[in-house]
Amino acid sequence: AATIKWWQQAVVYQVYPRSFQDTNHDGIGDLKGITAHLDYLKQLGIDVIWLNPIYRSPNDDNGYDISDYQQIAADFGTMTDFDELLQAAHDRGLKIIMDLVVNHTSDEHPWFQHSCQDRTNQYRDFYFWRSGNGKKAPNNWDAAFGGSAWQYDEQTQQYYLHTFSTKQPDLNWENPTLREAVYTMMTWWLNKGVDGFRMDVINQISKLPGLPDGPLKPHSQFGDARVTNGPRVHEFLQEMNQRVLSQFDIMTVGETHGVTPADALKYAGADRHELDMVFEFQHLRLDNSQHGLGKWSTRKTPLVALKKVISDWQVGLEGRAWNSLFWNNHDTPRAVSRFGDDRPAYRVRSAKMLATCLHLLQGTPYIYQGEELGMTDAHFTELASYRDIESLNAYRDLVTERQLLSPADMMARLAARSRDNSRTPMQWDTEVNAGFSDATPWLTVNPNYHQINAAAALADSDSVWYYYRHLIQLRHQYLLVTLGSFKLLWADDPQVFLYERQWEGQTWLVCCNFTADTLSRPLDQYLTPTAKCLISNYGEQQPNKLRPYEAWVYQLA
Ligand code: ISL
Ligand code: CA
Repeated sequence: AATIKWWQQAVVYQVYPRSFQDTNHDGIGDLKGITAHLDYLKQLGIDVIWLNPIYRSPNDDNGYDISDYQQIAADFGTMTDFDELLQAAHDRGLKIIMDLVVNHTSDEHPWFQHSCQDRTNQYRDFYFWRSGNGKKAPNNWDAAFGGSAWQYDEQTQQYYLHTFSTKQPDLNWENPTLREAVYTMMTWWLNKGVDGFRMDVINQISKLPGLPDGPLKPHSQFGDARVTNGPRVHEFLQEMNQRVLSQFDIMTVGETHGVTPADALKYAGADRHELDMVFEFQHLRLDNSQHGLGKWSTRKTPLVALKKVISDWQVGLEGRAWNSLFWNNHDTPRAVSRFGDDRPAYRVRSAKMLATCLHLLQGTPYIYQGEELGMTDAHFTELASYRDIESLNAYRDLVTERQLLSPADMMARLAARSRDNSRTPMQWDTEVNAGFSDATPWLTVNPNYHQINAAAALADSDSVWYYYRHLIQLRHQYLLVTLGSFKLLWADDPQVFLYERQWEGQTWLVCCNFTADTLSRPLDQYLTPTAKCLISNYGEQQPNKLRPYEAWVYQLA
């Protein structure tokens, strides 16, 4: 019999606590709000909850700037609330994994505050402090949220490195004392009973020695930061695994942007003793700007390229390493708006189609809160609606300061790609603010909550929600979904995603129409009269025809 790890057959549900459920009338979601909805998640059938950061934080980047790793942010509640949440989850057979953000801390973390005191402070070397060249920063690296990756500090007259915002100084993993401190903190959480970690930008923890300049970016005075997949990253992860991870029965997933399948074999290879799986973005980068504006683009993802990337990952990792499967998270637009069609006539159908396509692949699927309802992008029309530091900084940089884009152009790009698109509050019912909060929410609720909400979904057996539940059941029931091999068919078809899974003599065929057109395709060659439909978003298929956003899975005889 095949040996299988529990996290290979699991489905993860991502909770963005700030936007899930407010219980104390401050417009901010909290831990008690998550506990209150555990039965909802259990009913959906998921196995694991991933919580975005809930630690103490000045909140410059919605909690990804941590000032105390072992305290709960006051916005979210108390450690007692957390212990209750963990217990209540475990009582229901649900696991909880925590966000681990150890590439950087907040500038308000005591380590950083100490390190600012003087050049010889014992915490100085926990961070990257460097002298500049006259008035120039130590190198040309850019920060992910705009500007230079170096910030000058008057007190000690040196610069510190921050690859994200100025309030997120990078930790120096070359320092063994820092690594020890991180391992101790991780062990503390695992002893508490948490079931693993999602590791934020974990492939950035080893920087290129000497911190050399990167190649200049188009439209920019800055160069690419040389921070991913550095020379010591695997050594650090193996040390972390040996010292901490291997001591517990947990799941670990590394957020690793900019990795290839070959890199993933190193991070998440079965024989590597590093991480259980990677979480990578190649399939989410295919609609980036072709004019050097990175993610700020309104292009659509070309299906042929998408299929190739997905196929390369499926084939490249099979039997050797493990990947995550996702269409969206708290940093991206909503799946149905980006890859499907969020117009009322097609929203439900295309949300189910996308779910079919993703959940039948090999890997561990992640459902981002609200995806199971087919929630859509925010479609904000005013800059004042946005809260995200990345979006606000990009507007200031591209429109206000450098005048590269007109306000209207940038607003269209934000509407297409801002991280706030997926961060609007969870839509529970038709009460005020979608039942999320009776106070003004920190981020505006999408007005479409009158149609799109959990109560309506649960009352409609044909909803996106029940379709997700069915897909999760298929994964739990059939080993083929977890372990079967993958084969892409019709690689050049620009409208249809067709693939096959095989396991122990059985073959399943997965077919997805990614367009609003009715298509004819020679499907008869596969679908003999004895083929059995396992799930579909229209009912029985019609011979050699695909209706708008039609999706189905057949078990071939
Ligand atoms: O959000 C992105 C682009 O819009 C990504 O490039 C993102 O910066 C990258 O995937 C790292 O994301 C993670 O770390 C960030 C944090 O802001 C994100 O929310 C988090 O998912 C810094 O901690
Ligand atoms: Ca609250």
